[in-house]
Amino acid sequence: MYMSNTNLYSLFESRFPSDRHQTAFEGPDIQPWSFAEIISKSAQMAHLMTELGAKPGDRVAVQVGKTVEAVILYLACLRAGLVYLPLNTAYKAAEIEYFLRDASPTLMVCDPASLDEIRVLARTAGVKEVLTLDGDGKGSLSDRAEASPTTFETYNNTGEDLAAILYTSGTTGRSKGAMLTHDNLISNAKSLHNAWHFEAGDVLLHALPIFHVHGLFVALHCAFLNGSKIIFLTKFDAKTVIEQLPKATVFMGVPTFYVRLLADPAFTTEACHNMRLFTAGSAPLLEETFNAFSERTGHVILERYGMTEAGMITTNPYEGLRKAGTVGFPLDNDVRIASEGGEIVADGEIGILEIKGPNVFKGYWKMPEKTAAEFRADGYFITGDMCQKGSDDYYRIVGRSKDLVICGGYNVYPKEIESFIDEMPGIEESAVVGRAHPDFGEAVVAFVVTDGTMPGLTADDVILYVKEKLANFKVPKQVYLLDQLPRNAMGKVQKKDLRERAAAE
Ligand code: MLC
Ligand code: AMP
Repeated sequence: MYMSNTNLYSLFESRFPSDRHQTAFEGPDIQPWSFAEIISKSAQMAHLMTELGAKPGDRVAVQVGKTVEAVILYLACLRAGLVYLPLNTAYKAAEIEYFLRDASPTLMVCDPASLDEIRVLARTAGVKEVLTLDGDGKGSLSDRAEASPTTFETYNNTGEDLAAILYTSGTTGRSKGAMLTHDNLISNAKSLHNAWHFEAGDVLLHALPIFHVHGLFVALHCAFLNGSKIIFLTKFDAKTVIEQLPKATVFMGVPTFYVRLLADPAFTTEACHNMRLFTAGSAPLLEETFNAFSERTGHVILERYGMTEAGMITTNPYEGLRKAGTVGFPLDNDVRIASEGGEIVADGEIGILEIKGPNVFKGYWKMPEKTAAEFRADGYFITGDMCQKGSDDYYRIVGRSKDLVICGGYNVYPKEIESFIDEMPGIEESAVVGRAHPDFGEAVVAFVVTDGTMPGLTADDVILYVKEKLANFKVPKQVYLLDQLPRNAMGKVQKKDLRERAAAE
């Protein structure tokens, strides 16, 4: 059979072990799956979605728990040429409504528990059909796919065709759909597989959520390209990770995972004896975590840096020194460090990292102006991350020019929370900043000025208001009521003062 490597799924299938009965997925909470089952089940789901009227290029929005069936749904979308649109399970109705209206998907798959609510949103957004998939992999998607043929001719797309749209919040408060092509994902997967020396016999221990770049692309793609078995955990839990580690060789995590593993005395050199590689990213790994990890386990965490729009951009070396506080060297993309105005800064100076390469996305969905504003005329994408290249040639992410807080690996854009709080009755205005947090790295904190129309309004009222409508990780861990926000002579809110104040509290 002809295999087109411009379809990401075809590339994966070409790398699956020739003995298709080998195990692809296993785990303490799931039944084992063979590669043969992954291939046939993804064929069935691809047939079902096609029969329901989804055509190549159509979007499939997915908000479901972490199951192997959800991974298969992703593969089925690739096979049918559909554009996979994963959504964080923490998102609430108001957030989902925006994504559905913006992306106008043909199909949506959700948890049966939210079916009634999603149906209403889907109808107004013109979604043709809503299917369900629960935390055990059951639901109308699985049931209906059962009746479909177990073989499917994978769509022969071009590498420029979209494989996925991942929404990332913006500094203006409106989420933007980053359009990722098959070629974007293929090039980055190959770069990582190569850079991290994946080898025969590797087993990936997977504990990340599968609706973001890290768990969905970085982790799964490396394992698929290697034809590796995946020990699939439905969520991160330090105890379960420690129990499963002896069967694995590779583990990927956000810094919070490593902080939590180190907090457990059962996390020892012995528990890690079979391991080859630990990688970290999505947020800065503190030097103290990096050092404590090597002292405890004898392993040196490999920190890498990336983002939704480009996948992985830099990585510490597999062979050679992995340095704390650095993100290593560029992968297969060109990078440069420039001022806000676009002038390349001198070596050693801090500037904003700009990147260009096959991994860089095609643009923001239906937002040509925003896309244009974030690219230079010569095609470099402006990451918004402040970066410095040391005299040792290692790259260091030293801050962000974008107003962004990263909590436990999830991005929170203050503007979105501020706009939401500002609409609360009794609120005049608000300002949201990040504060150091021992578990999540950073925590969201809000400063709020009331307008006097709701006497007795408390900080807890504000927290409850946000909790009701926005994803839980966006809810401020603390709210302070102020008489006024600190402003400079130009009237601009002084977030630096607020950050200092939050840190001192
Ligand atoms: C949970 N909570 C958080 C939070 N996660 N608060 C802030 N930030 C977070 N990340 C809060 C909940 O609101 C809740 O509060 C309480 O913690 C318990 O919720 P939980 O769901 O039980 O938490 P837990 O399962 O412990 O989740 C923590 C976590 C999870 C670290 C395991 O957040 C996680 O899996 N993070 C990984 C994120 C990730 O994959 N990022 C990659 C993005 S890709 P309350 O008050 O309601 O009780 C990317 C590109 C790149 O960035 O470079 O990789
Ligand atoms: P996201 O939009 O969720 O893909 O988040 C991407 C952002 O996470 C980047 O722009 C960085 O700000 C941050 N990030 C990812 N990896 C690292 C890292 N290793 N160190 C510091 N920041 C990181």
